[in-house]
Amino acid sequence: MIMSKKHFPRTKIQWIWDNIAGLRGVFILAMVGTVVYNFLQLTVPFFSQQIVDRFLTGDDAATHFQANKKEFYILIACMVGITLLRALIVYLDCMAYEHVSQRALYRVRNHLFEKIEHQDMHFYNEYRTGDLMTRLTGDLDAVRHNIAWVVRMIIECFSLFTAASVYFFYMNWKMAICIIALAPVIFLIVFTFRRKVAPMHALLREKHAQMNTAAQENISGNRVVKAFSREDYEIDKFDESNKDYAETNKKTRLVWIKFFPFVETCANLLPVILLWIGGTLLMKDEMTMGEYVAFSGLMWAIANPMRLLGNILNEFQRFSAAADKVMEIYYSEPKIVDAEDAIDHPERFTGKVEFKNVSFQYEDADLPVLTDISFVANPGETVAIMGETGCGKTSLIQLIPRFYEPTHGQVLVDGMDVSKLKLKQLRTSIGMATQDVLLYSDTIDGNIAYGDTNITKENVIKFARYSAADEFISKMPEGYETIVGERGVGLSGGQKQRISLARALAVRPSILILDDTTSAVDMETEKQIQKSLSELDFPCTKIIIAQRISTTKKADRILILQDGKISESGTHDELIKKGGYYAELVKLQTGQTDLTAKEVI
Ligand code: DGT
Ligand code: MG
Repeated sequence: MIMSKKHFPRTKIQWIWDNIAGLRGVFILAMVGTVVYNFLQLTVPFFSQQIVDRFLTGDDAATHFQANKKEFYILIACMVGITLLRALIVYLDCMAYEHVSQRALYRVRNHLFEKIEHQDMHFYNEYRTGDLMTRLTGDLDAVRHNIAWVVRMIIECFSLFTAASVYFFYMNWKMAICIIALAPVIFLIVFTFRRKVAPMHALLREKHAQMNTAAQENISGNRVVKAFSREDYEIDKFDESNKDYAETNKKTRLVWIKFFPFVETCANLLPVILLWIGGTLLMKDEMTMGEYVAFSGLMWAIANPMRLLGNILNEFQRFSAAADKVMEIYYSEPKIVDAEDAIDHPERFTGKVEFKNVSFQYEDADLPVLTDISFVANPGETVAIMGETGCGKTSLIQLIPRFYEPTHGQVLVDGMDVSKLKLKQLRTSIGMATQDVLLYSDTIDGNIAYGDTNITKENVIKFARYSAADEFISKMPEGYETIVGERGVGLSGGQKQRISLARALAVRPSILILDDTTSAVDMETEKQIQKSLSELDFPCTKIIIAQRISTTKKADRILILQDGKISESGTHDELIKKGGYYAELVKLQTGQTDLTAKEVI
């Protein structure tokens, strides 16, 4: 599922190319524009050279100026005109890069989000929220920056350097060789720098993700921090990762600072070479004053790329480390997907659920959680699952919507292996209220209607009544329009459970799965819910995990899970007669020791 960076199907450049589809022409035009405006820069020294040689130096400069005033002004006008044209091209060029990079950013971000949304449970177990958020924000911005800035700078440096070199050779090859001779030295310095800085950027990116994860976990787990009064401890912990990040940032910068003096010395040597060699050539009359001025005026076109190269490589390494992280998600594929020969089942399922010798083990675990589980829940039946905490109840029900796949055996819905059903059709037939209730920051109405946005207001209220939630919702100042905070802040545990039950019912599922959904609800309310569940106005098979006998008593079948195996199975009465775990549970919960009495609860 999660690919190592060596196995990406496309290189980073190809990947960017793929993601600027539709704007490739604009991107190429922008790159051509960069070459053009950099070449245009060289025309200014060319005109300066003409003006100096023809009008400002030489014995007949004054007379030449008087006789050819018009030509002088034309040269000046050309210089101004080209400068204005250059400014216009630079403006349009930057706009084009920005446009292309923003579009690519938008496209990749949407694609990443889509990928993340469609991932299976293994993915969510592996990646932490803070790390994923870093990929969606900081890492993606480094990719955008590469398209908008790094590419432009690389082209700018190379075109400037090439154009200036060509022009230097055209003017005076001896002088040109002396200047260009420094280039290999610079390249050597910069490429050694690249080797040293690349791992630093990978590390820096990790530290950034760690810091974000620390912040994100703290913000969402803020209540626990408060409950244990651990603010100072958490602040210190965050300070550690912040310091770590800042230190790594500094170290990365320092790598360049070590190299910078060498590059700077080389760049500063250029004017010295010009003075020395250029002066000698001038004196020997092998160079005109105009050429000297042109060399001097263009020296930056050689020096700047030298200086910038380190910066560009630095940014490129940042991009490279970030792109690896982004591409890892971009090309990741969930393991649990529709089979190629998936059965199309658009009709409503009757809701028969069958486990056939199912064993299951988490990928990262050493021991199986479930062993040889077999049972049937016929359409409309209620099957209760009980067992001590950690015995595998949640793991078992997660196999029905195919959140995980059994290691052995089969899970069947309506007689069809769930792995052969279309995921969407299977999952939309299941209403699930999970053990860890998560509500969205939305209205209560919006939360109940989450699985079926076309549901009418009357039906929302009806399902809230089924879940015994209507009463407390109606008492709220804004009723169903009350906005609940992130994860349902502002509601009690039992209230959240009831809204989550209403949400599961609102899709009118063929199979309803409740994982400890009424654990935080008082006995009286629970009774009310039990009654509603037995009177639903649509056919539905119920699989209910619960700890209380009162919840499971009326089930058609009660399964007792012990050490990942079904140790007891039967109705309430049958299991009491059996005198095993269930009978003990009844004794414990009712306080009765004589279970032959008629009413035990
Ligand atoms: P509960 O909710 O406390 O009553 O416990 P159950 O019965 O729902 O237990 P369950 O299915 O959540 O966990 C069974 C065992 O599997 C337990 O030892 C923890 C382990 N387990 C649960 N989820 C994962 C997971 O995502 N990865 C791994 N490696 N182990 C897990
Ligand atoms: Mg559980």
